[in-house]
Amino acid sequence: MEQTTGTIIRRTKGFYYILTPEKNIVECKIKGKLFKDSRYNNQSAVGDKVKYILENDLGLITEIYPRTSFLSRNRVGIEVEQVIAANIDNLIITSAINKPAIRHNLICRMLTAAFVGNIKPIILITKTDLASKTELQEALKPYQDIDIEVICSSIIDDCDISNLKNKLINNTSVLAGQSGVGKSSVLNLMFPDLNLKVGAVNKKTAKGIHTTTFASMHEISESSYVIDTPGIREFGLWGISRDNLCEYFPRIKNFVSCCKHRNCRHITEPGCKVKEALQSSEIHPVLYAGYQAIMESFS
Ligand SMILES: Nc1nc2c(ncn2[C@@H]2O[C@H](COP(=O)(O)OP(=O)(O)OP(=O)(O)O)[C@@H](O)[C@H]2O)c(=O)[nH]1
Ligand SMILES: [Mg+2]
Ligand SMILES: [Zn+2]
Repeated sequence: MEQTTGTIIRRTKGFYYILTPEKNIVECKIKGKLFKDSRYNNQSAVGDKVKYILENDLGLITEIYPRTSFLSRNRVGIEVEQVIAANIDNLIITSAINKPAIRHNLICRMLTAAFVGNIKPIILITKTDLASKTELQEALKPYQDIDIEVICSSIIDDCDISNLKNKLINNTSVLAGQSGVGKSSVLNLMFPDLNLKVGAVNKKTAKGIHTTTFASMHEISESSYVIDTPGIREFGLWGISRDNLCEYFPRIKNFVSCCKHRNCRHITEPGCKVKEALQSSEIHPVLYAGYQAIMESFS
C-alpha cells in the first residue's frame, strides 16, 4: 500500500488530522503500539512529521519521523513525557502583564523547556493596556538582561504587532502560557481569518477559563505555521535534573565553575559564587527565584 507523509496539525479523542504536502487534511488513526519501544514513549504530537497509509477515507499513521525539536513537559506524579508540540522553531512564551498576574517562575520553567527542547524562546507580554510603563519595564528587565527577545502586545490599544508577526515568517512557532493571557486573541489580531475562540477571564480570580482545549497548527502563509495551545497551569520539566539545571540558566551558568563545592546546588552552600553574584546584582533576583523554585521542586 502506498505510504505518504504529512504533518499532524491537531489531535482529538484518538483521531489525528494530517496536513499533506498538497494542503489536504486527512483524518487518521494511529497504529497501535507504535511508540511502545520508541524514544517517544508517549504519543505523537502536533507538529510531528509522519508516514501514513490511506484505507478508504481514513488514514493510518505507521511511522513518526525523528523530532528536530520538542516542547515537552513532565506530567508531575507519573513522570511521563507529554509532548505539547514537535519540530518547532520558536516558543512564544506568552504572559499577561496583568489579569492574570504575571508568573515569573512559570516563564522561567518555559524558558528552560525551550532550551532543553532546542527551541528559540521569545517572550510575549500581553495586555500592556493593563499596566503602567514602569511596571512593564520592571517585568521585562530580567529577560532582557539575559538577551532573550521580549515583545509586548495589546489587543485594546492600537498596538503595532508587526514585530511579532515578522518572527513567525518562514518557520513554525508555538504560543504557550497560562489560560486567559490572550494567546488566541493575539493570533486573531494578527491573522483574523483564524477566527479562534476566545473566552473572558474570571472576574474574581482574574484567571482564564481554559477556552482553547487542544493544540492546533495553522498555516499563516507559505512555509509559516503557528500553533495555539491550551492554557498551562503547571509546567513540570522534562529532561532536567538537579545536576544539569544550572546549564539552562544562562547567567547562573557563568558563575558555577567558581563555587567552592564541586557539587554546589547554589542554594545554601557557603562560598557559593552564584549567591555572591545574586547579592551584587549580577544575577537578577527574578531569575534566581525561578532557578531556586525548580531546584526545590526536585526534593
Ligand atoms: N485588556 C486586554 N484584554 C485582553 C487582551 N488580549 C486578550 N484579552 C482578553 O483576555 C481574555 C482571554 O483571552 P484568550 O485569547 O481567550 O486567552 P488564551 O490565552 O487563549 O486562553 P486559553 O485558551 O484559555 O488558554 C479575553 O477576554 C480577551 O478579550 C489585551 O491585550 N488586553
Ligand atoms: Mg486560547
Ligand atoms: Zn554555588
